[in-house]
Amino acid sequence: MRHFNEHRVRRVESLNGVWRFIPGGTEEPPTGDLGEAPAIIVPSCWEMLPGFESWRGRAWIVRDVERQSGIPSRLVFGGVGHTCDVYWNGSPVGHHEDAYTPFEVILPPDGSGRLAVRVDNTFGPHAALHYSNDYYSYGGITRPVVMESLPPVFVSRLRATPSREEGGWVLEVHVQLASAVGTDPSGTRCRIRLGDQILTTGTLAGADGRWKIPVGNVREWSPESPALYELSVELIGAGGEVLDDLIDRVGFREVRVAGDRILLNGRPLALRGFNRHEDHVLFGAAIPPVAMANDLALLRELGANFVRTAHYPNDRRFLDLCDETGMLVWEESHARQIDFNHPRAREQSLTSTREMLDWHHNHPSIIIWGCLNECDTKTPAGVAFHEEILNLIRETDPSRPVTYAGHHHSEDRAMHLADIVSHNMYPGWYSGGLESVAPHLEKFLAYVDSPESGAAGKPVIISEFGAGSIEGFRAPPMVKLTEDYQAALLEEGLRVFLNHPRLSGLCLWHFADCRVCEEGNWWMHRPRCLNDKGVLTRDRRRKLAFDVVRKGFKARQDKR
Ligand code: ADA
Repeated sequence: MRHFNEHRVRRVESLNGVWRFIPGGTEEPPTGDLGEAPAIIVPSCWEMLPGFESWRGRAWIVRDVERQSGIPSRLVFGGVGHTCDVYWNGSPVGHHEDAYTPFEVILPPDGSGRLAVRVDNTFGPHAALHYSNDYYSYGGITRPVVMESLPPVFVSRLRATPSREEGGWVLEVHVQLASAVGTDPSGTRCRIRLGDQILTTGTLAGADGRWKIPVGNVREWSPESPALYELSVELIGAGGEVLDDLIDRVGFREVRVAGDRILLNGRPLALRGFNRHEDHVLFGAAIPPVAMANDLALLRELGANFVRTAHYPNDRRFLDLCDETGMLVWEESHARQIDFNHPRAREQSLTSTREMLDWHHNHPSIIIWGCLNECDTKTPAGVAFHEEILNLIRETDPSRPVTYAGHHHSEDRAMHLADIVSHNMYPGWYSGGLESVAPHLEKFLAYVDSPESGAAGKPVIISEFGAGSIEGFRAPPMVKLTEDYQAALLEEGLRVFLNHPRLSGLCLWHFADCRVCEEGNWWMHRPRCLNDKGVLTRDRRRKLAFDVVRKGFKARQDKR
């Protein structure tokens, strides 16, 4: 589930491996012998199964589980695409909507049994965030699953927020306890450690414990030196024994906006990087750690210091890798041009945002929270929706700046709500040629710094800019979709954006070609049903543009 063990005391076992795949999604879960039901690996996408390459439907994914009776369990699913109901021994025990956030399910202390997950990747009135879109909604249990054996009272959440004060770094720690058997957690004794150092011990009055603890001089977390510390909370029994524990990692860094700059540990950032979908030619959305590590190595090779998890929260193992390697992250809750009039849009956007903040808070690599990519910023209702989501983020986590990637240019009426103005623009691609890039940017910046925008003087990030190319399609003639035109337009974009004094960052669209939905008319705009604006192909082979970007990013990297 993570790149480190979250528990030394709590018993945890992986449920990854061979499950059974039963397409059809009947109302009741399969019982009895699973017979010839085909095997499916968890985590994986069912699109990897022959015959299901483009299957949109509902299916049971099932396995039997050995458990000790008398002990309740907590299942944690890293992500299921995209809606699911979880059954234990034929009874419903969990439901989750949206593919990109973890969720937990408690199992009663009744020993071994059958775990059945009805997974649904269809589109319709039940899903506002997953619809026929410019990325693919895969089906399956696409991220890892673990099963934990629970003591009567267990640590449910551990949130840590570092801040820099006069005397050094201070760590705000929030511990939440829970019980699956109705035990009152008040009176539980907690011990908080940072590495080997005991920071504090205390007895909780209720289910929550909050501390603000000076930690003195610690090594800062930065892209150049991503120092991580293990933070653990232990529940201590009457005899001093450790009853339960939860471990996470923290990085001491502070990110804030000052004037038109984004500061990391007091130093202005020059962000340069890519938007990256969780998509791979072999694995779909269920990218294994070795392929994640390969993507990060390629981002480094490109000279990137920044990645935007367009357009949804990512697998925690990828975020762990970013923490370990110092890759700065803009993570966003799930949205791409969602219809605010969809009956489930508000609720599912709020839930995706809450769950992202809840599960991903401690990652030091996440320096910006984003939301609502290219949604309605023109109408009062759309602006109100942005205000609700941006305020939810700010109130839940005041330690990071918030933004949204807009695309309505001077018709955008929500910029005053964000800490950072972020904009997707494609001059030279959807309109104009290479010569249109600089004037398009200047026109946009003039609006941002006009009294009309309400965002004058705020930091600005170009959150998307790019061009498509079909690999192997070469000039002459120098026409769009050739690798040559993509390289030329990106070269012009880097020349204009990377050194512009008014910009804090550039995030190119897109790292690697990615699959898009076949429904609707995406095929008409996306040759081979791929969003082909990657500087890499879907199987990570380099296009002409790769070296152009690497040269431009490395030149910027060397220019402090
Ligand atoms: C938009 C959108 C991206 C992608 C891009 C494109 O900016 O945010 O998801 O669709 O356009 O390729 O045109």
